[in-house]
Amino acid sequence: MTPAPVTPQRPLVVAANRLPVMRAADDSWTPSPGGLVRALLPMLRGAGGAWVGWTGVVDDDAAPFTLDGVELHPISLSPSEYDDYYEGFSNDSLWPLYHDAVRESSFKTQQWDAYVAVNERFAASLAEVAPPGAVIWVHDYQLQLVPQMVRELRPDATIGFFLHIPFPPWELFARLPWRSEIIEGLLGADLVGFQRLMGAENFALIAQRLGLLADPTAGEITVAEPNQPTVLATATGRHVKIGAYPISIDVEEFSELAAERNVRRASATVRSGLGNPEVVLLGVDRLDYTKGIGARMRAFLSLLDDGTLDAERCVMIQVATPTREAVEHYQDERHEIERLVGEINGLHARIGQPVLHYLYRSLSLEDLVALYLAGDVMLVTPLRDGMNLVAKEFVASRRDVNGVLVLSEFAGAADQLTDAVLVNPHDDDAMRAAIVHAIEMNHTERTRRMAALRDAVARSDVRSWAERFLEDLTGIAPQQSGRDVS
Ligand code: ADQ
Repeated sequence: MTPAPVTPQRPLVVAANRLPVMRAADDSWTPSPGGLVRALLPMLRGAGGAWVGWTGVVDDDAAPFTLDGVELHPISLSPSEYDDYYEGFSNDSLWPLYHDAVRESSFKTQQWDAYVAVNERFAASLAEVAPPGAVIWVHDYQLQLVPQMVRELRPDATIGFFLHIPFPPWELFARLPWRSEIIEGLLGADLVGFQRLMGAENFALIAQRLGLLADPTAGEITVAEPNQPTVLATATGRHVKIGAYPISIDVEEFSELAAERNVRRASATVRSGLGNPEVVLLGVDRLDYTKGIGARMRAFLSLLDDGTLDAERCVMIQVATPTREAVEHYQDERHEIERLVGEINGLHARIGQPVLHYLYRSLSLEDLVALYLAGDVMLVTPLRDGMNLVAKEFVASRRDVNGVLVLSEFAGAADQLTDAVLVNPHDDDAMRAAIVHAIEMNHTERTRRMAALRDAVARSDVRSWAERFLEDLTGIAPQQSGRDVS
């Protein structure tokens, strides 16, 4: 049977932990920043679609509303559900486990129960709001049980799931007390998408080991083709496609912002405010222990300590967005980063001239792009990252075809951005060498590498990412579907 296209006859319904809106100061709603929202909202509008998610405010019982032609259906979370489902199971159990267990996960039955309850609430809402034959697209690790729950309630729906973070290997995933339940939840989808092939392969192997595939004795499953989904036959007789769908950004938006006069002026102001140093190293991250902020600061410190770098010539800016501040691992990480900032400046700053400028706050997109333009070397060094959009944003902003990207091999973006200076952030010597290599790189090599990076980023933006996922999910190319993707 050929599936029907994503048209107003087959509307698209998205589910994500958060609705694509924020409350403005006057209590009205405005679209949240971010490429995902910008890519999906026009598709939903064109398809007469809806979005199910949490408003971000605990105990908010906001009624469904329409924004820009898209129906938004708020899911309410109680304070204890926020603690157990969101900060607990999602961010203190799954998040560290899925990121190479770089921190210990807590596995608590009470948190799992809340995760199940909130997933059920999302599934019930989706089942209620999705019109007959709808295409339902579920996002991320907070909602992994939703696909199977929706399938039971609404067998007529076509269900896709995309995981924004890495999917771990069996050795780590097996620690999860509810490992079978999670895989069964995901196998309720028609298509499960991952950032990297490795995630898809890990998933297939785990499903097989847990006896959830039709042939438990088949050899190792490899998902060989990056652009071709692989079909898994489940033990329950269904067929589930899996594949790699590396997410991207709104390339045009960053490129256009970078051309704006006020942004370029702000960038020049940043450099002059720093005392016009020869080299500006830059880091921009959520303050998350997966992002390798400490590793890059320690490498910078060691290069200053041994005199390889001169604090009069070279400064670092680190912008860290506050995130998950109630979770202990995040509090520890913040303390460690701020201790390092103090140590580095204590040893190497001069009066009125810090060598490391640290901002613990969120910035406007304009200010962010101004920083991308002010940096000579962008340090993106996560210990593990699903994709990492900062790396792509930096490249899209560099219309001057200049600047060097140092990129962790452990970020999904490393699969596409192969002309970056790739580095293993667990290797102190390699980190030091990568920073020195980036600083000393001659102009010809810098522009050659940046031109190649810009080609790679230009080849796929967030719209084509969403279109490819939906095409593989429904079997229909977007241009045939009549959707408005403008
Ligand atoms: P994140 O872990 O949040 O996303 P990332 O992909 O780097 O990580 O995206 C961060 C976003 O926040 C970027 O768009 C960046 O511009 C913005 N940002 C960072 N610091 C900021 C600041 N101080 N002020 C304002 N904005 C700031 C998860 C996964 C990633 C995956 C994305 C998308 O962990 O691996 O790339 O989802 O799938």
